[in-house]
Amino acid sequence: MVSKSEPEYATDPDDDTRRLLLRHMLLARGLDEEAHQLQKQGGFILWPSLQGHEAAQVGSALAVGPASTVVPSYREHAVALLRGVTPEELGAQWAGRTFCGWDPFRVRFFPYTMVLAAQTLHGVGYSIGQRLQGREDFVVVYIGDGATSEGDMSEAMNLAAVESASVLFVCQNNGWAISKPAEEQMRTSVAERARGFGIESVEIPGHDPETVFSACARAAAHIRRERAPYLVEIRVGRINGHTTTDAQEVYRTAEDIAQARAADPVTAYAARLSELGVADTAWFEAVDAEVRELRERLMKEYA
Ligand SMILES: Cc1ncc(C[n+]2csc(CCOP(=O)(O)OP(=O)(O)O)c2C)c(N)n1
Ligand SMILES: [Mg+2]
Repeated sequence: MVSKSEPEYATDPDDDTRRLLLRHMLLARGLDEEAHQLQKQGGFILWPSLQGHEAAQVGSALAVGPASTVVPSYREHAVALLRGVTPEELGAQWAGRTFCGWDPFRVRFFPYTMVLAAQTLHGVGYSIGQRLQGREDFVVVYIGDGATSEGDMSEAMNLAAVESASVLFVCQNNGWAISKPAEEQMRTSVAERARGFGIESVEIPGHDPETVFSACARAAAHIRRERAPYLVEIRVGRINGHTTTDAQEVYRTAEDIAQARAADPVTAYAARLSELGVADTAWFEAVDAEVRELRERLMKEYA
């Protein structure tokens, strides 16, 4: 867990932040559901679902703030929206119209990377370049569990460590690399591996956005203070197949899929904030309207 030597950076989200966490999770879920429909109708060629990853993505992205540069993998749609990528811009790639639908410099969210782990070296290199140009803020690199098996990830962690690069590695460990289970790819956790390279790290569950937010806020404080890398491994559940072309029922047990659905981070957090009175009916109605508008925009552009 998070080191006890950093209590001054323990950042618990206040109620405004909690509503923001939930709002972005609901928007991302709406986007994902609409994207599935569009793929069935032929508007999108492919869609990698983020369902189950919402708390990990929104919690981490809100914790690091808007100034850092995000270097994503290919599933970070919640982070993209949060950074200001529009639904139309995000959809363009999955409709096969362009390699990248947004301006990466405007939103500080780099193009999706299909070549597993290539983004890790791009991110570390970019961070080193930033520092050489006298810029202080850091880079957030997203990676999946399976992609950490690529040599690029080992090179990137080593380079980040020896150069003391200001990089936050966020590993969303959903337990699968398509059909290959994580336990067949590694003997230690990714967090443990990072420590072997000399990078401080933490491993956390990823169903509660507040846990993710706090861990990533501490990690960000560590990076800013030490000017050194950090890795957060977030264990998430994968609700859908790897992409819309993947029939996960072939290689996953029904219980395993049911378990991931039962641990849905979006419905759980919505219920919690509702019970706590942090979000009321009027608030939910307003966010529902936002979700509907987002879905209609996507439909109008791609159906
Ligand atoms: C270099 C490379 N090898 C293989 C692939 C094919 N491939 C695409 S996604 C994937 C699994 C990645 O799993 P993980 O990193 O855990 O991310 P997840 O999809 O689970 O979010 C594989 C093997 C690829 N895109 N790039
Ligand atoms: Mg995975």
